Amino acid sequence: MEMTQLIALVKELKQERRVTILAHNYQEGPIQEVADFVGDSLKLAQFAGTVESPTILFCGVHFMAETAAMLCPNKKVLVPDLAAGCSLADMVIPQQVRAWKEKHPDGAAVCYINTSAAVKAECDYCCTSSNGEIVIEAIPPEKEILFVPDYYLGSYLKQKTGREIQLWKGYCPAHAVIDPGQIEHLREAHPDAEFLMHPECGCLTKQMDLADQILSTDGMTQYVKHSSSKSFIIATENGILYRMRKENPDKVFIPASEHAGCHHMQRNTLEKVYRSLVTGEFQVTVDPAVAERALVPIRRMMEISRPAPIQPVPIEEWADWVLAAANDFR
Ligand code: CIZ
Repeated sequence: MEMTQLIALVKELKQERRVTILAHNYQEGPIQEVADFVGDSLKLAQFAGTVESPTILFCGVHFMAETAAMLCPNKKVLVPDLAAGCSLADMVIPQQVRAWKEKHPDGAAVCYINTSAAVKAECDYCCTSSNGEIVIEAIPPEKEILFVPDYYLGSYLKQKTGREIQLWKGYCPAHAVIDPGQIEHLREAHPDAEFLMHPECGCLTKQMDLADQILSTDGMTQYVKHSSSKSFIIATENGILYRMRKENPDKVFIPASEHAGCHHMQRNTLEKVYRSLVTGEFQVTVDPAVAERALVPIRRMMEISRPAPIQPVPIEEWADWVLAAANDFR
């Protein structure tokens, strides 16, 4: 079947079965085409809370569907592929958070949204890359902060807020493959392009001081709309390029690496979306006792989050700490 036919079929079926399709910014183009809403994990979680249909088909990765299931206990939350997990989220387990907190009994544990519900249940606050700074700033200043699992986002927040933050050494493999040498080459080849980097990027070397903005995916999609630049080098998972190109047909988007693809996000395909609509599989549920505890940091984050994302930060402001963080990580 042609892709356009499958897109039409999925759109028809989701109406008929009363299913709302949510898609993360990193999902492939055909999935974004059938989605009722495309966004980052925070906006998707906020949107999930407003959905009226009895079923949500969540096209992203497992922790995102868990968040939607916890926020919408009366809805059925489906995913196209149960194996679409998150390598970064898998880098910390609840027992490790508990043990870390025991060593820092007065600390506040902050988890990136890229964590399982079971890890969230051990934490005091949750954050995304678009609201990390305001979440950290909302924590009483005397509190030491334990941040899991992304080392690079944690380093960024440490520099931005000046807070005492202990960092877990997790990382996102899709962002880790972005090679600073390639970025240097791309910057030379496209001198007018702005270079936008996600704070999960692991290529924290001196080349990164060539970057212009450090932004979450939501920040990036907004920034490119309003910038007067006509071309951009994008350092994050490449699925986002589809949305950027669609929303800004007069602008050029160059991936910082052709290899920056998340194999978990890529497990979801339009064929699997269709299959889920037909079969009603695969449902994601969270143990109610875990959900009750995990919702505490999630709700705190949602209360703290302003609707507007954090402002882009010029790279000059944090180039020095980036180098220090890179050395520390090695
Ligand atoms: O919060 C999200 O959706 C992720 C994983 C990244 C981002 O910057 O949006």
